[in-house]
Amino acid sequence: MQAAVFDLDGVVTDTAKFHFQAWSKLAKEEFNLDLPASFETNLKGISRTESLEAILKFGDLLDKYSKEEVQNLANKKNDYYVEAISKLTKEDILPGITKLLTDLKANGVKLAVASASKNAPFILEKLGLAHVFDAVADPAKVNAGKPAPDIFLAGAKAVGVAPNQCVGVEDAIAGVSAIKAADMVAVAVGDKDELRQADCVVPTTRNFTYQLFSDVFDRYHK
Ligand code: G16
Ligand code: MG
Repeated sequence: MQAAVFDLDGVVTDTAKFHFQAWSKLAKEEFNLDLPASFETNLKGISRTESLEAILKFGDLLDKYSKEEVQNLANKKNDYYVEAISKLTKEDILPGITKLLTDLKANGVKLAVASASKNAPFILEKLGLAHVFDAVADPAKVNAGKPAPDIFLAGAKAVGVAPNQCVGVEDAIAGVSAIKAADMVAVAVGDKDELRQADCVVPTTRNFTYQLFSDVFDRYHK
């Protein structure tokens, strides 16, 4: 294992709830639409525009807004979201992650971020992790979002490591598909059945250790 390529939201910190709060507020204010709690999973790992499209589809509102209006709505959601994540501190790093990153680094493993979020650099800064990662792949510069492999491949490339020497880390179905499509070993956190495409699934980030990553990599890498 020469590199570990991390998803951000749901793996390093729990920003999914802030995304969902921001979308819920927008949906209520703009469309008088109540998003059911179960909708949160649908939005994990997909881009801002794709999330908005999914919500419009849910409300049977697709084609009712012009391109420009959609852009304005997406910007509005982002304003709500940025306000919420401005309050993040290192206390918001998920359990086990700080030690995992330290141990990976100590063992010479390069660290990259492969997040669909354009706010990833800002979030890392807030968490005090900006200098811990060797690279952050830019989702604005890749052709296709998750489940396409592009963002994970960009993360591996940014640290100069071949994809088959990487472990990818995810919490979303689309993200695990992206890791496998990139020919990386996939370690996931969350529901075992939902994320069964991964090589290893643990229930919480507390279970993430250097040893686990190293063992799973040795067993499953190509
Ligand atoms: C995250 C979230 C998604 C969000 C996406 C884009 O991806 O899981 O719900 O829509 O980023 O975020 P933004 O609007 O900040 O650009 P990931 O890949 O970190 O899980
Ligand atoms: Mg995620």
